[in-house]
Amino acid sequence: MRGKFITLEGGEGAGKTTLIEGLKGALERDGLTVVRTREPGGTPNAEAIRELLLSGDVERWSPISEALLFYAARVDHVERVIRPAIERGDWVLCDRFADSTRAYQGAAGGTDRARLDTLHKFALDDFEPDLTLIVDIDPNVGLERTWARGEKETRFEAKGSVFHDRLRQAFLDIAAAEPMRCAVIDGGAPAEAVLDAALGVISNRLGTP
Ligand code: Z5A
Repeated sequence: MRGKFITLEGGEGAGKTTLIEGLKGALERDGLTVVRTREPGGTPNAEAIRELLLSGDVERWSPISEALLFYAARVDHVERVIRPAIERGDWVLCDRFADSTRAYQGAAGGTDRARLDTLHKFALDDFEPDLTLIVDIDPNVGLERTWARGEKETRFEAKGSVFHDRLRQAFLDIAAAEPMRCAVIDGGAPAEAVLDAALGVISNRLGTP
């Protein structure tokens, strides 16, 4: 039986990585084989592209160059990891996917959505997640969480507050436009409540064996 493909999306520090860890444990306890992965990344080639995308000056790449690099990494990731796992019957949990390109390079970065849709179709045809959890958070709270870790800021974290406000709205707009695929989760709640909410959505939308 075909597995399921679930993506987690949202702004910086929303809690996607924390949530994925909790989901993986819970779904494995239900007897599923779970593949946890991330974008950009998930294969050696895509991790090499990740390094190009996240480091360097804020203006290093234009949004359209970024989109092309994200899709080069994404095709490698889908072909080598995501699609084979789903075909084996595994469930794939992926930290970010195509909605991040639509939000970061598209709505917040200024690249026309129609061009991104053409790029998606060219690269992956109609391949989309079975379910997308959009973890919503006030960008100020999310960025404070990431700064508290004391790690070096990425090119995307360094973009200004107007960019991060647009980004939040972009993810909410994607959820409103595709309610069958997407669900919004309150990332400002305590981590256990975020996990419970996400498991509730997964059970309602996809069921578990
Ligand atoms: N990008 C793009 O532009 N276009 C694309 O197509 C794709 C990506 C695929 C990837 O960076 C960057 O690439 C990303 C967008 C861009 N922008 N940036 N930067 P990344 O993968 O390194 O960054 P991220 O996805 O934003 O991850 P993050 O900053 O680590 O955030 P997170 O995974 O959502 O959060 P977290 O690590 O789970 O939690 C952050 C901190 O908050 C941590 O200390 C937790 O312990 C804490 N936390 C988590 N949940 C809670 C709750 N519920 N309450 C309190 N504290 C919490």
